[in-house]
Amino acid sequence: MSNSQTLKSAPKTSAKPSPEKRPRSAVSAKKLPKPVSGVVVPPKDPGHAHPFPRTEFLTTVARLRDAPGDAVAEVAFVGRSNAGKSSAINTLAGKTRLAYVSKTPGRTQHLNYFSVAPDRYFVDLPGYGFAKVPEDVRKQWDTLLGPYLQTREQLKGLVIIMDSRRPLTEMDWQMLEWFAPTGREIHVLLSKADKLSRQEQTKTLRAVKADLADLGCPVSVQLFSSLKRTGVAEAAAVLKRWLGLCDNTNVESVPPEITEAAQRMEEDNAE
Ligand SMILES: Nc1nc2c(ncn2[C@@H]2O[C@H](COP(=O)(O)OP(=O)(O)OP(=O)(O)O)[C@@H](O)[C@H]2O)c(=O)[nH]1
Ligand SMILES: [Mg+2]
Repeated sequence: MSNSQTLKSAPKTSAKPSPEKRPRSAVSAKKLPKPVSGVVVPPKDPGHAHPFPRTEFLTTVARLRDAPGDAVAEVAFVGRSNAGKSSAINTLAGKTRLAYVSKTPGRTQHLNYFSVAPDRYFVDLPGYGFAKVPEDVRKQWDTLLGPYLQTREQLKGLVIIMDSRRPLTEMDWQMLEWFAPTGREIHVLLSKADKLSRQEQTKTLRAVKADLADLGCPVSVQLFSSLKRTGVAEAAAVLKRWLGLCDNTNVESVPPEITEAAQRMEEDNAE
């Protein structure tokens, strides 16, 4: 695929050019700011701990060369504006104000990096679908998003968030077809599943899976709700695999003395 073709078929990603609350300037990888923690939300069900509790906001990147140089693996979150990308990141981290959640579509304008573990990142990308002017879209794709998704070696997989009430929009298809040739995995979160009845959820999940069966790249699909915290463990299993982290979602809720006791037991058994 030539570069111009690539960009022609790139999704009409853009963001409303209203001011963001998050810092806007790109920050050099050498001078990364101290990560900022969000507000920790205690899990409702203690057995259902937040899978990425150490997540912290790291930096906002406006130029690809400013992306963290130490990254070993990262996962990007993309989707239509207002689909629930930032909410999903907050939910996975168990924090309320980590990724900026907005009622105004298109507020996330650059690449927002979140550190989830040493040298492992979540990247919140601008939402597509709210372009003010086509030129803005082109510029954003030419300089940042297109190159990021195509060339960032540390990017292990792409999470595409779709509102479960309106999945697979034209722009979702453009994104899927544009990213599939990279050969990297895609995981679709059908967000705001709480807005659907149980029956509608099952029907939507089945239909989207069937539609994506012929995409020709590894793609998985699941229901997700940040409001009800459904689908968190399923999403975490995929993301941890991509990031090379062991899937031990409940590790944070295990008191240290129990972990130490288990460790001692293991050592005893090894002797
Ligand atoms: N009912 C319900 N609402 C949700 C859910 N997730 C997000 N929302 C709402 O949807 C709106 C958009 O959520 P965001 O997380 O800001 O969406 P986004 O995709 O990051 O939006 P942009 O950054 O503007 O592209 C907010 O009003 C959220 O409260 C969910 O699981 N259920
Ligand atoms: Mg957002």
